[in-house]
Amino acid sequence: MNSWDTAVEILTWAVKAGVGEFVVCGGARNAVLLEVLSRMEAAGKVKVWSHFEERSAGFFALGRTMTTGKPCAVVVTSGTAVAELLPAAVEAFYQARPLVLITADRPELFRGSGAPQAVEQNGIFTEYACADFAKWDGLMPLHLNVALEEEFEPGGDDFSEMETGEFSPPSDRPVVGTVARWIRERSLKGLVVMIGDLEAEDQEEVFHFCETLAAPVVAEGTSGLREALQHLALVESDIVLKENPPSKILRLGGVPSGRFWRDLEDLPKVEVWSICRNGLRGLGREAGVLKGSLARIIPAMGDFEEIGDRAELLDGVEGRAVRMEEKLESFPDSEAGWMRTLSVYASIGSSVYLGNSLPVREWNAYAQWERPVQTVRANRGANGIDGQISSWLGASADEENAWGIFGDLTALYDLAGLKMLSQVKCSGRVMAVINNRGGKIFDKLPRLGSMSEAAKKWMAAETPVDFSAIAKAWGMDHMKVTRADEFDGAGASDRAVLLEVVPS
Ligand SMILES: Cc1ncc(C[n+]2csc(CCOP(=O)(O)OP(=O)(O)O)c2C)c(N)n1
Repeated sequence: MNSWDTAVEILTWAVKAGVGEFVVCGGARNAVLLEVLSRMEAAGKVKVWSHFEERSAGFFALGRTMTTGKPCAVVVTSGTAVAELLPAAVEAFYQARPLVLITADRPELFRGSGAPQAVEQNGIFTEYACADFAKWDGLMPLHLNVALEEEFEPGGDDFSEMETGEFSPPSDRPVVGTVARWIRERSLKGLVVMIGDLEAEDQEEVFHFCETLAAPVVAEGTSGLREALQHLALVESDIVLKENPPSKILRLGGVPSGRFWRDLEDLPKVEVWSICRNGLRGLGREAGVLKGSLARIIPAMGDFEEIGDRAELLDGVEGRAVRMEEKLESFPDSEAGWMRTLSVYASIGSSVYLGNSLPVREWNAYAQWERPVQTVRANRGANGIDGQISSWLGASADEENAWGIFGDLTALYDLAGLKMLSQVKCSGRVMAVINNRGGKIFDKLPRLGSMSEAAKKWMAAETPVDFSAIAKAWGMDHMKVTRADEFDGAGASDRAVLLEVVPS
């Protein structure tokens, strides 16, 4: 088959399978794919986003899947361009997202030849992507390797009648009842519910489930239920749970970011069960897990009764909460104080994206409680600091007043991602960068104290840059702030704002 026909076949198939959006990066080898896509877009059948940096493009596509729930494809040329997609594939794997990787390749006879741009693509994503469409369940990346000749002759295809398909998410396996049975067969005394990232469609079921059980809850910001479940929430949960380990933990959704989840490795007596999309237990130690969508599993578990033994764990919550508020008021310019201030403004926006490292943890601990914030996104699959701006822009592309909060190194990591500002909504968009001079999360490591000054410096990797120049380079407004009492919002502009926060 000539390259044009191959490209038409593969892209027609992808569209039929429900891929409606493509993020493309140019190259000679995949030029034919781009030409076919341009005609499909002209026929109104697909949406195409244009990028140049494949690593960022992969994360942007991942961001699209987070919001649409549908597959998004990233289309790249052969050679190292393919390898640039690995980080996004890893993240998509752990988030169980339908990221489709369409990579151009040289014809088969080039395999193992060392010819220019003929890297070995077979299995390049290892278990992080499925290479066989017939076996793809939509809950992980799919890799389509397309062997193409560089030269192509465009055909006269008319795509106006092309059939587009709806992606149907995989139907859940029947709930065999493991978790339901576990809950039913045991006294739930001493149960604590930990809630990580939730899909929007899961939030209501999880909320009612928690309300009914009335067990103590640790709800991450990314659950979208942190504020709504505040009446059941443990304050300073990492400390409280460590001092008073519960006998059972039920985790719903993504892996929690808090310290206590890691502490569970050393608490074998605490029974742990998870219900989550990727079916991974999220701990090295033994723990039960049920894979599937919470929106379907929870109703299938039947009715539950209130546990009603919240008292000991929730004892002292109020005192802790009051002391926390006093601290935040006394230190408004600290990083914690700034997170509170930013959260007040961000909660009025349409969505919040939290960079890995301190922002996601500080939001959980210090963000405001008054206004429920349902759309809080993060890449908690593999917790990378890479691709964060791209995932944010992809996920919030259609949203006005979208907020993203990132560490300074995290922001520097993905500057190429800002390319997409010209293709997404920018009105009221705020990219807050907490410029605390490098990786400050490591200050919290107990073992840092015993490390040499040189090693500590390498850990922090302080990288002074002029963020105003970065903002200018990408057509953003720049605002630098140090004092919370002088801040009254990032302004309402049609241009995105880079809000540089320098905490004391
Ligand atoms: C791709 C990747 N490389 C390295 C790490 C390890 N890491 C975790 S946090 C961090 C520092 C992040 O610094 P910054 O973005 O400034 O945030 P802060 O720690 O100050 O909140 C690093 C290097 C990682 N998570 N992902």
